[in-house]
Amino acid sequence: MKISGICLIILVCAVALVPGVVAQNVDNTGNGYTVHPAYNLNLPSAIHPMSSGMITLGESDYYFRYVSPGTTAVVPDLNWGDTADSLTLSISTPNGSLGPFNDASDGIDNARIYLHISNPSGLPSGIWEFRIYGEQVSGSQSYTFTV
Ligand SMILES: [Ca+2]
Repeated sequence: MKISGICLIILVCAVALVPGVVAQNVDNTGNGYTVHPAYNLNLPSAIHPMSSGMITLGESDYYFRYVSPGTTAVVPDLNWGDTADSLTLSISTPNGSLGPFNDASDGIDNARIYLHISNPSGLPSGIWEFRIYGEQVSGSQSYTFTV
C-alpha cells in the first residue's frame, strides 16, 4: 500500500512535468509565429497525407503546401527513424523563413522533427515550402513527411 502510494506520487509528478518540458518554444521569429514541439498533440493521421522519400548527404527534397487564409496552425512531422543520420527542415512562408530545424529542435533526440507552428490571428496564406536537407547521411536515408 505504501509502495503503491509512492509510485502513484512519482507517476503524477512525471505526468505533471512532461508538458512543461515539451511546451517550451524552440523559435520565435518575431513575426507572430510560435513554434513548439508537437508531441503533446494527437492529430488524426487521415487528415495529413503522408509522403515518403529517400535522401542522401547534401541532397534537398522540397514539399509544398497551400495554407489557406484563416489557418492558425501547421504541424510538420519529419520522421527518419535513425539517430545516426541527421536531417534538417527549413520552411519558407509567404512572409519569411523558419528554421533550419534539426532533431533537437523539438526537444527530443529521436530522428524526428515534430513541430507545431501557430499564430492565433492567422498564419500567412499562400504556398509554404518545406525543404528537407540531408545534413549527415551515410548511404541513403528513407523518411516520411506530413504537414
Ligand atoms: Ca526530435
